[in-house]
Amino acid sequence: MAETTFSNATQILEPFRGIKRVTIEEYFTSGHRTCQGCESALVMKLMVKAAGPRTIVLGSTGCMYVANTTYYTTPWVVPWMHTQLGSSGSAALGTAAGLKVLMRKGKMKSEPINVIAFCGDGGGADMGVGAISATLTHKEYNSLILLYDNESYANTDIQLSGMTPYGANTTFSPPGKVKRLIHTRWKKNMAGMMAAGHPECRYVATVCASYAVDMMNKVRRALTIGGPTFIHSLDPCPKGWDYDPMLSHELGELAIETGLFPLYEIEDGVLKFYGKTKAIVDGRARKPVREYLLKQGRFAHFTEEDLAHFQAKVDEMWDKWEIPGVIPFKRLDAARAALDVK
Ligand SMILES: Cc1ncc(C[n+]2csc(CCOP(=O)(O)OP(=O)(O)O)c2C)c(N)n1
Ligand code: SF4
Ligand SMILES: [Mg+2]
Repeated sequence: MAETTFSNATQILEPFRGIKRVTIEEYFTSGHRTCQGCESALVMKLMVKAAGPRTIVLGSTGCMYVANTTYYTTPWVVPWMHTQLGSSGSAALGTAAGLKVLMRKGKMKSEPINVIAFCGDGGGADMGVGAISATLTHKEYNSLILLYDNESYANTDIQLSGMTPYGANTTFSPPGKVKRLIHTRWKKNMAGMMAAGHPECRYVATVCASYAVDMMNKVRRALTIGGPTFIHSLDPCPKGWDYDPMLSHELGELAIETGLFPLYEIEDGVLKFYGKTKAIVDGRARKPVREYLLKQGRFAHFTEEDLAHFQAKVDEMWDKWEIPGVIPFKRLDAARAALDVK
């Protein structure tokens, strides 16, 4: 009885209305050893800044574990725990459940504590997708799973993941003389998949740290709304994507402006596009995807034909998908729909 009626209260984290309203306190500070220009480190900093001090962070193996916990140093100011590579979902659920039980038994002060588990694309979108999916079915436990997507298994030297873009050069897909493109699969659609398949999950969003306030506000919304929530962050990675570290912010912007990575949130089944993605949905022209691809060494081997194929796939997301850039079911044209009705 007590178990089911026990409070599921969350912290009420109002959105920051503009950059000047963002709090100055930091909970991810100096002491990490990520590469210069690492966008994922910025994501950690913004994520926990948005969440505030009463937060527990759990992190899967990967760059954001290894580079952030060099022996005897850590940038984390809030309680932090490492979890196994494929276990962000289990860690989030277990921690949320553990806190709830300790509070119910009076062993801890009863208060809403944010639980955030982060994972990389390898740990989250490949290895740990089952555990994340399971967690998103447990509406009685509040947690946020944030997938930081640097599009490779970066920590172990840039191996291909299910989130690596079409044609990219990785240590598992080096372009060769006989075969120019080793990796010819289109990347997974994690946010769309999580949103479409988890009716108990009230909030799914996509973010990019190039749009910091938008990103922090989505973290705050995810934590406030409660239950299990999911955010997918696209993170430029100078080492894996092979570009000058000063371009991280610009590449994040280009991913949005080319339409490759749409910014949106789905709250209680209602979809809202954000920022430049919303402008694109409202008719603004997308930048050519070559502007994004050709700034990165991992696509340096691309021919005009490869660029055209990539562009065509992005065009398809916008012109043919049922919901542009979100859900990849092809729209039925009017004639086909009419036939089906008969
Ligand atoms: C079960 C298991 N297999 C392999 C590894 C080795 N490993 C450590 S980090 C890592 C890469 C993880 O990639 P991702 O989740 O994308 O995070 P990133 O390193 O890119 O930040 C791998 C393969 C491991 N720690 N555990
Ligand atoms: S390899 Fe990429 S994700 Fe890892 S620390 Fe370096 S820039 Fe960051
Ligand atoms: Mg990765």
